[in-house]
Amino acid sequence: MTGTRLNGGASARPDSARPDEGTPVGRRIVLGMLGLGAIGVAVGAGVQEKVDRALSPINKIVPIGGGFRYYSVVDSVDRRDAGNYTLTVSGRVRERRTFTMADLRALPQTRITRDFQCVTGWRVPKVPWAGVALPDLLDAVGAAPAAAAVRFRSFDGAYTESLTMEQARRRDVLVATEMLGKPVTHDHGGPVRLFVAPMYGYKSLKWLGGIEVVDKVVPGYWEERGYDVDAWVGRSNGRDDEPT
Ligand SMILES: Nc1nc2c(c(=O)[nH]1)N[C@H]1C(S)=C(S)[C@@H](COP(=O)(O)O)O[C@H]1N2
Ligand SMILES: [Mo]
Repeated sequence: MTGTRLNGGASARPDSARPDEGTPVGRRIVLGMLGLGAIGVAVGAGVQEKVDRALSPINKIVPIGGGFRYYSVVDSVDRRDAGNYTLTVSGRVRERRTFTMADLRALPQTRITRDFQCVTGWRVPKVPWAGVALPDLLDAVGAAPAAAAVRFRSFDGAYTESLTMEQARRRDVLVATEMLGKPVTHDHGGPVRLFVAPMYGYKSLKWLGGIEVVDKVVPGYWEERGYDVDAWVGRSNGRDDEPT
């Protein structure tokens, strides 16, 4: 089963991919938490909508994960930890390199505190992040200045993202090893995830497994399903209103 099927697949377009339809919510996660995944799929959208409606007041009272919702487009992701994690940076680079956690910690560390905003409307204010600013990592491998884009792959086997080289050179784009004052947990995409501060949450790819310096932007998982590739908060086809 794929996220495509659960989230409307081919019909998803910018105007139809609104929070009430095909959305980066990972409906299966909500259903999975209730242990209703299989039932929801079997009996169709009617029940899923009822479940969602039933859930939303609970979400308002007891924020899941301290304000965050945990999202994944796949059912499960193999755990990697600080001991066995590696990140390969390849493509148009002077030196292809595989970084261990210790290698990442040896690079200059950057800390930023920013709101985290999902395109579906929920927002977590003032989240502290730490890790390696993407431009510092690109410098460490000698990324070709003329290359147009940077592509990210998740070790979940399904999710990808891209940034233009200009976006990737921003100092508020982090290869994050810490979130909320501690190592990034597995459910939040640890041990290493992306944090793209100026853009909606779907750009902040979880379970970062590979980075490739490439010649053009390749639309990512949710972008194939209708969301803007340039996902600036408040300036793309998402919404930036209050959480629902
Ligand atoms: N690999 C992967 N990365 C992902 C997602 C996902 O489903 N899989 N969801 C995205 C979306 S839509 C959001 S809002 C954030 C959610 O991060 P969280 O699960 O830590 O709250 O992760 C983003 N990165
Ligand atoms: Mo999201």
